[in-house]
Amino acid sequence: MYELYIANKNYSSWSLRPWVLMRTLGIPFKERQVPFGNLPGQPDFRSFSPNGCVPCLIDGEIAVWDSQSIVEYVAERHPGVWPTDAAARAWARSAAAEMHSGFQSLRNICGMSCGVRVALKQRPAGLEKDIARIGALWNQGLDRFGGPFLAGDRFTAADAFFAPVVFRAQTYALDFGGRSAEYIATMLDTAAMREWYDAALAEIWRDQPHEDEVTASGAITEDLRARA
Ligand SMILES: N[C@@H](CCC(=O)N[C@@H](CS)C(=O)NCC(=O)O)C(=O)O
Repeated sequence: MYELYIANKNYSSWSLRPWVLMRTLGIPFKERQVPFGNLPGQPDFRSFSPNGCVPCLIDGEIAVWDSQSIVEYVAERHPGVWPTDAAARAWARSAAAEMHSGFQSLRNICGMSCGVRVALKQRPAGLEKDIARIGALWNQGLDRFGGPFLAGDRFTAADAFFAPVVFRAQTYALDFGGRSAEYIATMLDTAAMREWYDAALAEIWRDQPHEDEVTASGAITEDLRARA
């Protein structure tokens, strides 16, 4: 069976992508969770991941790292990762690639922390630009392919790539315009996103660099996470 190495569900946006995709498609895997911070008794990320990062998928002798290659590895073996319609598939792949290689301001300013709510101190131009582009992209997909997911009526890898943005929208009260609010509600209500979110709230680990990233950008107005 596949083993999927991930870090804290509260913070690890890259881990979320293959996890939510495989869960939603019903692809069985053993979850191997290793929290950030080199905690006592926990393995070093380099002991299981060639680049020392999560996510990392282990399939027997094969290690696949980087969320994009994991998704493609899974797509070679299981149906449903990408849309069957060629036009929807081309759009979904382009949208996922754009997410994978871009939106640096959103990533830097709005670090994923599922269990808190944050009032941003400021919204620099780069962040506004990223929000506008994601809003345009989401609305284009929803209008063109009919929703409720980005490339049609089924959850695909395009949605998996934007799943961390959905949690960021909830944390930082981001409005992407048009039908985006419906899309965010749909995503937050999927079984896999709910499972991830509930597990994130139950985590008692706190990783200071990730905590600092959040408080550098804004004030925590609510913390819904369990405490030790
Ligand atoms: N582009 C990579 C990024 C992976 C990444 O940066 N993962 C972070 C966790 S969310 C990580 O492992 N950080 C630990 C480190 O860099 O040592 C992907 O898509 O998987």
